[in-house]
Formats: sequence, structure tokens, C-alpha cells
Amino acid sequence: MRDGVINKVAEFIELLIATRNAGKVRELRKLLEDLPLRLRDLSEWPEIAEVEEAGATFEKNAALKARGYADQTGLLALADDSGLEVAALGNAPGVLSARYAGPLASDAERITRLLVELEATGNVERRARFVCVIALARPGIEQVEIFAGTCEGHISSEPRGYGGFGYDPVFVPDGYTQTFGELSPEIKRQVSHRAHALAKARGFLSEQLPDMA
Ligand code: ITT
Repeated sequence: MRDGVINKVAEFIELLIATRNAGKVRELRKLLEDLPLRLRDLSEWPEIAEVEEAGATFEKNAALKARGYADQTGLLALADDSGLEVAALGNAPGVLSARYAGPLASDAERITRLLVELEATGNVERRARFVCVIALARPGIEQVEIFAGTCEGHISSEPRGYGGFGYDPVFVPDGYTQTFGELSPEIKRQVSHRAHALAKARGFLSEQLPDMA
């Protein structure tokens, strides 16, 4: 009976992946593909107003984005605020990871700045962690659900590999010697900050799906 309800829901529950970052969209689509949801993303709303990341924390910015895009589209919205915390840099770039080398900079320029800053500290401490906060907002419901995940590792001495996006070519997750740029997408889907946050969000989504019809 429960299966019947979920299948029926599958015909019309839509989830908006509320990010403009193509790398995140790719990973989130894959991590959600087996759930009974119709996945949409912001490429279908080219005119939508960008939600400003005015918060000082990942949680606040994820909630702002989920709320803003749910309200603008009328869909259940999943937003991801994430970034890299580097111990020797006082956890910078953190929430400013996307803007670390200026608003128009490329991933390569952000990586270059990171390696230069780290070298200036003497290169001794290279511990780092990726943080991901997923927020889920439903149109018309004030409460926003928040799920966090982290991935511990260190920063490599130079970029390696072409997989993933963002800082992946310089991030070596604990337990591996290769960077996320070199490791397969399957491995990243098992151990990443996004995978851990989404595992928690999936539990909530699965419980809620019948109620959202
Ligand atoms: P949206 O706000 O539209 O989602 P964004 O790229 O601006 O896109 P954030 O403000 O959350 O998103 O910035 C996160 C940045 O952190 C992202 O641009 C990358 O530079 C970095 N980042 C996050 N997750 C990453 C991952 O899995 N691999 C590599 N870099 C990552």
C-alpha cells in the first residue's frame, strides 16, 4: 500500500535543484536519481532573480537560497551552500569559497590564490575540510529543513586531475592519495561532504514524500 502511495506521488512531486553551479547540479542529480521525484533545475528559469547570499554561515545561506527559489517557483526547493575550510588559513575561504579570487574569477584562479596563501603560511599545516549544507524549503511553509555534511582531507601541493569542479583538483580526502580531481565520480559520491549532507536529506525526503502530495 505504501509503495502504491509513493508511486502515485512519483507522478507529480517535483524537486527544484536550486543552484546555478553546474558541478553541483550534476552531483545532486546523480545522488537523487533513485528517489521518486521529478528533478528540475534553475536552467529552466533563466529569468529568475538571483538570491543574495547575505548570511555569514553555510546554514543561513543555504536556507536563504532554498526559501527564495521555492517562493519564486512554487516548487519544493533544495539548495546547497558549501565551501572549503583550510585550517592554516583560519578556515578561509569558507562561505566565501565561490568568491575567493573575486566575483568573476575562474576555478583555476581560486585554486592559485589558495595555493599562494597556503605557501605564505610556511606550508606545514595542510589540513582542510569541505562543508556542505543542504536546505529544503516548501512553498508556503515557513520551516526550512537543514542537513550538514563534511569531508576531511588535505590540500595537495599542486592541482591534479580534471574531474569534479571547484577546488577538487587540490583536495585529497582522508583515506586516499589522489585528489577529487583524480578520483572517480563514484568515489566522490560515496565520501564527499555533499554525499553526507544529502544522505540525511534523503531520509527526510523519503519520510515526507507521501505527505507532500
Ligand atoms: P550556488 O550558490 O548557485 O549554489 P555557488 O558556486 O555560488 O553556486 P556556493 O556559494 O555554495 O555556490 O559556493 C561553493 C563554492 O565552494 C563552489 O563555487 C566551489 O568553489 C566550492 N565547492 C563546493 N563544493 C565543492 C566540491 O564538491 N568540490 C570542489 N569545490 C567545491
